[in-house]
Amino acid sequence: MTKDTPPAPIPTDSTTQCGYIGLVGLPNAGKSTLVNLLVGEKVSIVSAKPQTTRSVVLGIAHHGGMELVLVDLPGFTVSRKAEVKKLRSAWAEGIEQADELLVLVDASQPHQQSLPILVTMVGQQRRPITVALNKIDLVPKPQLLPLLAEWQARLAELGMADQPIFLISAKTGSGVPELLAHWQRRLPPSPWMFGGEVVTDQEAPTRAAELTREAMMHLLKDELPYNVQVVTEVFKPLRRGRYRIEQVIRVAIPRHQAMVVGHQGDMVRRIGLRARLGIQAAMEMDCDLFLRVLVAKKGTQG
Ligand SMILES: Nc1nc2c(ncn2[C@@H]2O[C@H](COP(=O)(O)OP(=O)(O)OP(=O)(O)O)[C@@H](O)[C@H]2O)c(=O)[nH]1
Ligand SMILES: [Mg+2]
Repeated sequence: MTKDTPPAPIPTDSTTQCGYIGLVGLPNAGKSTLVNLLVGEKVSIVSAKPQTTRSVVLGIAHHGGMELVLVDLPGFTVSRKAEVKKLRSAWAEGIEQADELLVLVDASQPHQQSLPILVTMVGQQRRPITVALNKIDLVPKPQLLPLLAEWQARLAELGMADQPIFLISAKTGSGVPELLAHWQRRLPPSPWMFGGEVVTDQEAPTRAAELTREAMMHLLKDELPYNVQVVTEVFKPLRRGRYRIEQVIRVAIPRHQAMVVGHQGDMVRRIGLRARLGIQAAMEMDCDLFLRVLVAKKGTQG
């Protein structure tokens, strides 16, 4: 929440439901897009590049009397590279929080190599599982039936033949009401954990830093150094609800600094403009945004 509104009362009668749903899938499956759609606000950044989500983000969605605490996880990866070590620990931490799991599959790329490993991992979690085939807006209808049959067989192998499989598009919203109705049938009565006004667990400065990272991912595309970090150092209210935000973009080596700054500062200006508009839209606030690009000292980057 960015506004100083008092929290709405949390209903506690038996008509309410609440559940922590962990979103698991390969990188780029559309997990964060679905979280944002269900929450109705952008709480988790999205990009066309894989491994956009780096740490666990909670998106809190309310539909009728139901509160869904959506645990948005980094995409599952089997890579042993040092840089994805943190992603793997975030993944495990997020899974731990979830009462049940939603396995999200990119139906437009249904045969990625690490998918069977993901399915095995998910099967070991001993939690209720729902499967949703996403991005159906990109897939011709005749191709969906065999895919559905393939997933039914996979679930049967895990002893979960009775679990439903949903066909959805997190982009258009198609199939999403059916998914919500499924959770409505399934989640136990429970008081809500958050108020009706809360949309994420992230503090506003963290959210703003993420939105700057999203702008960088968009503008730098494949040139974006993997281990770039954005930190909000100042997040100060000014007059009339306006904020002053100062952020540091930390890169590992001078070559990356030059890339992010661009010719005569052209790139960092574009990043700043896009990030400011992104922050204003997602967080519903006006802001002045100041960016600095620094080369991190050895050992200060995680
Ligand atoms: N056409 C279409 N594109 C989608 C859909 N869902 C997501 N996308 C796009 O897929 C890309 C990846 O989406 P993300 O939500 O960032 O995917 P993610 O699973 O969170 O990815 P990681 O955080 O990297 O694991 C973005 O370009 C989205 O716009 C969908 O239903 N249809
Ligand atoms: Mg994501």
